Amino acid sequence: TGEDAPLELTDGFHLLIDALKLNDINTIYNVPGIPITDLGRYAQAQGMRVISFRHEQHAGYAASVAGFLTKKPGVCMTVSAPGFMNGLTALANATTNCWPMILISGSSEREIVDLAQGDYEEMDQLAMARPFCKAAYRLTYAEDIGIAVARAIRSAVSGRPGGVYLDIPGAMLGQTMDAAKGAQSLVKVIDPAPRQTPAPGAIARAISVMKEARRPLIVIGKGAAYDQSDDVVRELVEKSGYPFLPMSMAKGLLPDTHPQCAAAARSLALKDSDVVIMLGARINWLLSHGKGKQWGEPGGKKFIQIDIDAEEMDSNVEIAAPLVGDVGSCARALIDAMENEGIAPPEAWLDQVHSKATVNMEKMASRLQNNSNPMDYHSALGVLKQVINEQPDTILVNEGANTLDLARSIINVHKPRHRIDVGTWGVMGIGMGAAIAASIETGKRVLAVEGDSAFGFCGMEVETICRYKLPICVVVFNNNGIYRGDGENWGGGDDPATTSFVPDSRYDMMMEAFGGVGVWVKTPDALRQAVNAALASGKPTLVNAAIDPAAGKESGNIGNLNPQSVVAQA
Ligand code: OXT
Ligand code: ADP
Ligand code: MG
Repeated sequence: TGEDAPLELTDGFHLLIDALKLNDINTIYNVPGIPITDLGRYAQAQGMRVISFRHEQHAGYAASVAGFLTKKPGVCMTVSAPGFMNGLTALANATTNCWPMILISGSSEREIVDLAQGDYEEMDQLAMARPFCKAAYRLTYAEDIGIAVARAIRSAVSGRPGGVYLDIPGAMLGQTMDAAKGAQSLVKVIDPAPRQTPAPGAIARAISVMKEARRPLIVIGKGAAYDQSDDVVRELVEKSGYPFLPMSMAKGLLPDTHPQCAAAARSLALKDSDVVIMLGARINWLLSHGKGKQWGEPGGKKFIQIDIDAEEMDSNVEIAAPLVGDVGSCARALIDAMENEGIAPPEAWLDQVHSKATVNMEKMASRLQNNSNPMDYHSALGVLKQVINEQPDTILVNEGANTLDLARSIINVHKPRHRIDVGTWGVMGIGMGAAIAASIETGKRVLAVEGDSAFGFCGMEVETICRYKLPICVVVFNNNGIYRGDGENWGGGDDPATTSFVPDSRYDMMMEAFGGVGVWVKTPDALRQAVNAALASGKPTLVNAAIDPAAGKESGNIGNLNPQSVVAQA
């Protein structure tokens, strides 16, 4: 009737934004276009941080890294079919790395897609997404937004974290509903990732394995870094006195300079240990599946494994004492149960690990000093090691092959979650997305150390870095190619080798093209100066560091994974 107050309306756009904000999700990594352009604009208008990328893959990598750093799902938003597929690689990568992420993609009209009538960017995205994520949901009605977002958040962060897909048909965004009812329909997710404590019997079993240990080892993985129970992990390591081996993204959870760190005695620690506690690390390819020469005598090991996912147990080898739960709760329960159990630090074994590490470190140190021109990996990384030692608050992003493997062992990390790299899949192209997310989520300086090939997968995002004026220093290790820059064309023709790039490419000029600082350096001193200036000024900077094309190895440290032809004669 005419006496009624006019109905206040809300719509799908605003309900989606309100639902995210209600759950403390305040950042969206996206690439705009039909049908989500206005969604991004409204989100920005409603006070969300909306970071627009040049390609969805990098927006997706950024969202996944945001998930790793914050324990909240990082949100990536894309358009339909092609944009959605560009984001899918990142969604799959998030799931593979066990990082929480939500990919929100606009989609075309259901009734046209389902009858395959050729809609604009037609694709059955929901079905496509399913194999690449933990859960996939589609929203048909605006009134379901609250529940859908809640389900997406809980799926992404509970249990083993991973990627979630949320399908947003364009038409749904425009649906209206009464604003008050809309507000009531939103859901605040309570305790999205409940702590999980292991049963006392499981702890007692682990303690009895620890009591037998003569040469114990703790392997710390990025699941432990993700858990953010940094103090409890440190307490477990220090109370037990066991040496620890950090997987690459767990570096810094305890500083690499810690006296119990076995990183520089990796082979010895894996081969000669008798009891290994896995702390949020899978026994996958990165650990030779727990088998083979690297692990010493067959059957000579007992594993205690702490993991949030029960199905991870026995995936590759028998686990003598599975502890299913979150790292913090399991480690806490172990520490408490260790009291009065006579678990003493294994002094002789610790000494053995420590002396081997010292020898390896001394060998390494001598290689870091040379002032060769062109630089090799060691001389360039020696400089970056020093920079991070002096400015340990800087977040290190790292990808490439030699650039990755050598930086991992040379550059010490001093703080938890201050190293982000290629992860479980060894993906090239995570660098710029990871650097942008690290900067946005933490406000810290970021140093991205990139192979020239790795950088090529994501280089256009330097424009994004310049646009948002992020304090990111990208160092491109320019050795003119993939692995080594002096590859030959095995056919002997005029085409360049398959692994070669244009020599002496001016990546520095790419950064200058967008108003950032570009520097071309050929010596360790010039590299030091350029990186220090970048970190001091906070200006987007790309340092193009010339590296001897002959310095690297095929596939870095993992050349053994290349299949060999026994018949081909090149
Ligand atoms: O104990 P021992 O004696 O064994 O010694 C060990 C340590 O104890 C010691 N160490 C130390 N010594 C002294 N001091 C210190 N501080 C210290 N720390 C350690 O050093 C050794 C080695 O230690 P480490 O490194 O810990 O141990 P190791 O044996 O290497 O560990 C094994 C692994 C498996 C855990 C480790 O190697 C690892 O984590 N590896 C990850 C490898 C990885 O993921 N690589 C990336 C993929 S490679 C390839 O696939 C590439 N592609 C193909 C491609 C990809 N990936 N993605 C996409 C989307 N498309 C295509 C491409 C295109 S790489 C690539 C580009 C490469 O070219 P770039 O130009 O980018 O890079 P450059 O090579 O630089 O040219
Ligand atoms: P890395 O590559 O560092 O060895 P992985 O990614 O292989 O580490 O392993 C991480 C493991 O951590 C996964 O098996 C995952 O289920 C587990 N995980 C993730 N979050 C937690 C958590 N909060 N508590 C315990 N385990 C976790
Ligand atoms: Mg290279």
